[in-house]
Amino acid sequence: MAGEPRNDCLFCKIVAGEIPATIVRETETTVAFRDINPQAPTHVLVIPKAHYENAADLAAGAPDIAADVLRETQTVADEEKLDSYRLVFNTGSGAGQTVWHAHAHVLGGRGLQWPPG
Ligand code: DGP
Repeated sequence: MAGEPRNDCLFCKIVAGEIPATIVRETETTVAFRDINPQAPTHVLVIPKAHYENAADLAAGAPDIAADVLRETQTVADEEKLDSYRLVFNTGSGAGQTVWHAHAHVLGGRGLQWPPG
């Protein structure tokens, strides 16, 4: 069921503390941790603790938590002292989504090209 933890989900396991991660922030509804394969000097993932497959499902099913995730991306950027940064929600395998638990990538600390690949 939407929002319920899934025992086949990597990020639900990070939320539960069953898989280690370098956690930089945690709130009642969100966790922010460093990406295992960083693409920039700062590469932090902000996720809802509740399980939603992607950003669209999160926004539709739990808009308050979607707003919490967005607020947390800004707080991470502030704490990492990023003047410029990029938020990415890969949605669907064609866009590069590999983990089916909604997450915002916060990327910064270097120049970022546009358009992305
Ligand atoms: P995406 O491709 O948008 O679904 O991003 C998934 C990200 O998750 C990818 O950048 C790598 C990261 N990732 C995958 N497994 C782990 C893990 O076990 N720990 C951490 N910290 N990050 C992970």
